[in-house]
Amino acid sequence: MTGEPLTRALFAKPIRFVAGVATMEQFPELNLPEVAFIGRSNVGKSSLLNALVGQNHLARTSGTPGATRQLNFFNLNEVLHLVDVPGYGYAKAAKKDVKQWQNLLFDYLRGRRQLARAFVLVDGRHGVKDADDDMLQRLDDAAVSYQFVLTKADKADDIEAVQERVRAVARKHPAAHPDLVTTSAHDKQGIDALQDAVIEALEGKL
Ligand SMILES: Nc1nc2c(ncn2[C@@H]2O[C@H](COP(=O)(O)OP(=O)(O)OP(=O)(O)O)[C@@H](O)[C@H]2O)c(=O)[nH]1
Ligand SMILES: [Mg+2]
Repeated sequence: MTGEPLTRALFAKPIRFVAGVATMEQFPELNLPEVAFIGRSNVGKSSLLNALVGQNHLARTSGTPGATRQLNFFNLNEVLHLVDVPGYGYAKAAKKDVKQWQNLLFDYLRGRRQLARAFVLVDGRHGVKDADDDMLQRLDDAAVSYQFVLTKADKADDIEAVQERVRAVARKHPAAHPDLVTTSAHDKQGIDALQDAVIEALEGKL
């Protein structure tokens, strides 16, 4: 990249699917920084990735937990990769398959030097759950920078209370960004703020 500053216009640029990865040996050695969207199954990772780039069907979504079963890499205008990953926690799939995706996700998060930031998606109706606590511990151990994103704000009755609780969790984790992004993929709420967070994550990495 030339030294041009990144703006939100980036997210309207061409995006293409690069690779779908089901085993660790296949992690592509891509030469751009990455951001990944992680969180419990069904929290809205694939939907939020689509909203971020203004597309409806780029990443596959479903009402049934366990929709995304591999790591999917998308190249955004040769500037960065967006990575959609399988969820953790409950998924409607065979136990051994769920275990395999989770190990794949852990392997990715542990060793990925390109990973500029992981966005940890948390349901805006429920806040941080036990399965998230386990993941946060892993992210801390792997020294991955991460930032919380609340999803499904359109469905939340008391989003302020959840925001306060999630901010309190973030304060306990040194690798967690202090700012929280509140979104709804359905209402397109908070998408600008998420775009800004991605740009911030990339600054200094290009
Ligand atoms: N109300 C509402 N529903 C949403 C929102 N985002 C996603 N959903 C719904 O939540 C369900 C799961 O969405 P996905 O994007 O597939 O979730 P995911 O985290 O990628 O799920 P897995 O790949 O199975 O881990 C779908 O039925 C979506 O339509 C949102 O902002 N608001
Ligand atoms: Mg998904």
